[in-house]
Amino acid sequence: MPDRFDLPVGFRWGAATAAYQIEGAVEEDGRGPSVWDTFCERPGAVRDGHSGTVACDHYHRYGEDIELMKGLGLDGYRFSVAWPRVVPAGAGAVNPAGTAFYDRLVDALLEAGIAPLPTLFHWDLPQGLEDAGGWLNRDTAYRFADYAAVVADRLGDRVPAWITLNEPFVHTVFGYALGTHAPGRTMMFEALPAAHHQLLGHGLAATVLHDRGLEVMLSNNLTPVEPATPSPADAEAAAAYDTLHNRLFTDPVLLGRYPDLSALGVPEDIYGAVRPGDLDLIHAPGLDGLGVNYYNPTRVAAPTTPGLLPFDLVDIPDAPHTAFGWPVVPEALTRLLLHLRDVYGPALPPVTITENGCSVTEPTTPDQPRIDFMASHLDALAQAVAEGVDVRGYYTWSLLDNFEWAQGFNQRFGLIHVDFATQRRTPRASYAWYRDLIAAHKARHAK
Ligand code: IFM
Repeated sequence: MPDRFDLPVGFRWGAATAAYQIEGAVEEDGRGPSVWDTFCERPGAVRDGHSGTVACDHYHRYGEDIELMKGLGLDGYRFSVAWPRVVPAGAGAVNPAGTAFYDRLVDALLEAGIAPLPTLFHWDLPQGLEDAGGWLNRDTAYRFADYAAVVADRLGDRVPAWITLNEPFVHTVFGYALGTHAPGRTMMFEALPAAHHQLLGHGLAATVLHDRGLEVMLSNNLTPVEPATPSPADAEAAAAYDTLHNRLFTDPVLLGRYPDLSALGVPEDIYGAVRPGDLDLIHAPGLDGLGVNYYNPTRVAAPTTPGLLPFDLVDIPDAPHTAFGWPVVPEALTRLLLHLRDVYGPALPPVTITENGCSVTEPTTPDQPRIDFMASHLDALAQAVAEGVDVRGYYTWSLLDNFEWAQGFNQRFGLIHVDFATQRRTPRASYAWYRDLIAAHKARHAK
């Protein structure tokens, strides 16, 4: 395959997953319950009543999965550590069988020549902490830092770089504002203290990791926001949505301040959650890299029903759509990366694309939509790099078909097909395509 993506030497090729989406084994070896175990039991919460109880059974099959990663020639593998596996109640006693699993996983990855990139929190909060208020309770941020210390002390000798949180926007909005994800609360804007406490947890955990000489990233799901028309009302609505989705989660970490939240009708202290000194705790540790999860841009119009939300989200009908119904607009990734550079300037650390991919309707032979999706997004990424954005790596979402949250197993994002009845893994054409792409990139730089 020709190496058409002009990406720098040392650019890291990876694939990503998350614990609850692949591990299964939810009741094994002392793992405690998480909010997702509870949510999946709620009638109607997850499509077809699916749950992550078995998922891809990766807990038992990680060896086979690492062989498949090796076959791809991956430089890095992004996975998440299940907090309830390591600290079953969320606070207090550590489960030695839980830390031992991640020990084995890390050792097997290193043995295969693949750099582990763990995320500490990918939405599976221990149920015990949820019972005490979850991320609405400030104390959860401190318990997160304690858990970060446990994991870092165990794995930090072999794992130099860490991601604290995955997509605090999605967790806050779907989990606490709209209730379509665990823990299923419907608080609308009053959910935002959960965002602040996650960011506080990030800052406290970042200090823990830095104190141990480890690098820290934070992965956000970022979306370029575009007004539906050039009208001032649509522009205002787009700015409000950009504040909620992007800037609320990036400004405090990179700039040490929250954006103006007045367009959302949210008080400056986020309903009393922001205490003096918090923004320093969030910002001062600094970030060694920003993880960008990119799927699609968002088109926004002025609200048709005044008084509810300050924006309406509208479709992008001129774009093709994935099986999930998400618009496919690769050039918006270039725009997003250039925008980050322009808005944050020297405050922007090196970027890694920590997720990008699409779900494709079965049957996926010959899997062309996924290949086209990846190729066009890598072109868009290479364009941003050519224009000067420092992007260090690309982790495709996802290595395997897996439990896609409220959609259950109905959205297939994997380079590898998983038959959930037999657990048989079958690499798709996109797997071979990505393998050849990685090999071509390495061959070019070896010359
Ligand atoms: O599956 C999710 C992942 O857990 C977080 N980012 C988006 C993916 C696709 O929806």
